[in-house]
Amino acid sequence: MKNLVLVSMLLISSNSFMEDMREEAISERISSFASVCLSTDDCGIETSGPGYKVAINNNTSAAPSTANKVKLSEGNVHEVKMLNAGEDGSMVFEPAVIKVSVGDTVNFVLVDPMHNSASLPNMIPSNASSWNGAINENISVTFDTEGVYVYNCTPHAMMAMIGVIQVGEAVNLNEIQSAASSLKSTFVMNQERLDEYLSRL
Ligand SMILES: [Cu+2]
Repeated sequence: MKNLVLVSMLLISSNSFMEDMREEAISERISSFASVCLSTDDCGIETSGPGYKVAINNNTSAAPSTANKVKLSEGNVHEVKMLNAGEDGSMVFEPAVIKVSVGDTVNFVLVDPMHNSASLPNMIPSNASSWNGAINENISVTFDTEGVYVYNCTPHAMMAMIGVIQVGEAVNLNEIQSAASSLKSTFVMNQERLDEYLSRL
């Protein structure tokens, strides 16, 4: 079993000599096809080998992974860019998924023209204030109510130009997920985008 881990690590590392070799960085890279821990760790993995315990994922594409989970953004003021193209494709907010603390402010910054940021009805916590920025306008929103917020860009709503903000704990995630399925049906492209974004919470 140890050899298997070493082979896996070599395969992954072969792309670069400068790979991050910290333990958590290694486990993040191999988590899509195997879970591994030291044999002395109480990690829930039964299989044991010399020094390591390894559980191979049967279906690597559906493997549960924490690698894509969004981390709490540091500071109390955060920036989300409104872009024609970014890491997640065309017509995107970036970062599209952000996790902040109660009382934090998010500045939506217009990088390319013809975008705005507007919260979606039924997709913010109850009692939270909605917002509706004008097209071509930067807007600042302060979040005093805990929960998950979904917003979009009005001109590019059908292209799934959406974003997700988690403020504190995701206390209303179930409500958001059921509202997401009907919102999804209004997208003419990037239909999986919202599910993918919500999976990062
Ligand atoms: Cu837009």
